[in-house]
Amino acid sequence: MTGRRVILYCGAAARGQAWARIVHETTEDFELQVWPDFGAANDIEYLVAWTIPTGLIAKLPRLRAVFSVGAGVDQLDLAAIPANLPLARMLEPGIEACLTSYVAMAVLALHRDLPAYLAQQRAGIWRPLPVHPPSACRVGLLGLGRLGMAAAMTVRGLGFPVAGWSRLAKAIDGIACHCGADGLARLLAVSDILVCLLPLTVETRGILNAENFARLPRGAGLINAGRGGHLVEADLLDALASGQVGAAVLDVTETEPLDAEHPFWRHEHILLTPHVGAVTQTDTGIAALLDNIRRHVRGESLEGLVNRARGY
Ligand code: NDP
Ligand code: OXD
Repeated sequence: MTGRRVILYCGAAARGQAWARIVHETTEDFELQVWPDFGAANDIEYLVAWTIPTGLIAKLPRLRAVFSVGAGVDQLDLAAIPANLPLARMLEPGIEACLTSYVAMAVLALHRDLPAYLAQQRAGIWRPLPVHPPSACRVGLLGLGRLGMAAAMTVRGLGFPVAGWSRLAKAIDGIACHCGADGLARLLAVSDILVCLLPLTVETRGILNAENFARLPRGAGLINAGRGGHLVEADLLDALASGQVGAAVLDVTETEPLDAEHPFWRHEHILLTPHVGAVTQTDTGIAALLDNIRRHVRGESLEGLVNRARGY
């Protein structure tokens, strides 16, 4: 590589400082500057961001590509990124390792009635509920991409029968695969626990709604580790009240942080976590980013290239 390439980072300051230090200490090929304290706008060729401040891209005349700090890109305003700039999402093994352990935790929590036992414990009630092996609990995954596939394998490894749903047809050993509208109905009908690991797009917004809850086996569990916009929150409250959905584990909500008055906080059938299913890891994240930028410098296509028309 000739010359040092300058990357501008826009996101959580602690990660930016750690990444700048790692880049400084490990390579002569790059320099990473942290927004808003960057040097000459004309030097910046790569932008890595969680969200992009309005007007920033227009100030970077030599920008060559944009990278999401996370696996998802819905938090970026895609229309504000010129079509000639490639956009890639973060594919790094730390996200996969964290997310699969989160899904395993959530599936086991629902399968072993953790929300009910937490409520019983608070009320001082010693009451065993029916106990079944994982083989009796069918898990359905919305999304069979990088994270959905990894989660499917982990959950299957715990002994649960697993099915999945994607946009295009797939054949995966040991996983019952479905696609399209009919496929969604078939997947929901066999999901004692439904896990959402979809990207948030025009097509997937609001997919966790009353109509689809009604297609689940009565008392099914729900895990949303995708995005808050996938869930129609009022429909979940109704489905929990009627018993159509038995309990839910939610890592993401429409508004983050969740409003202080939101009914999810104190709902005894909801386990809530503050969008921590996965977090881009400092070491593996910067390694993946630099690898991807090196690909671009060599003229190769980027890993995790986003298809703007599809929205993911
Ligand atoms: P991928 O792009 O690898 O996979 C997306 C999957 O969703 C694919 O299987 C795709 O189908 C499917 N899909 C997309 N649109 C539709 C549709 N309209 N109908 C049916 N299936 C559809 O994404 P990842 O697996 O890497 O990540 C998924 C999401 O997880 C991210 O976008 C992000 O929102 C969320 N996430 C959440 C985190 C958290 O902390 N809670 C952390 C990281 C990510 P096909 O295979 O046919 O293209
Ligand atoms: C991501 C996330 O998209 O953390 O990586 O949600």
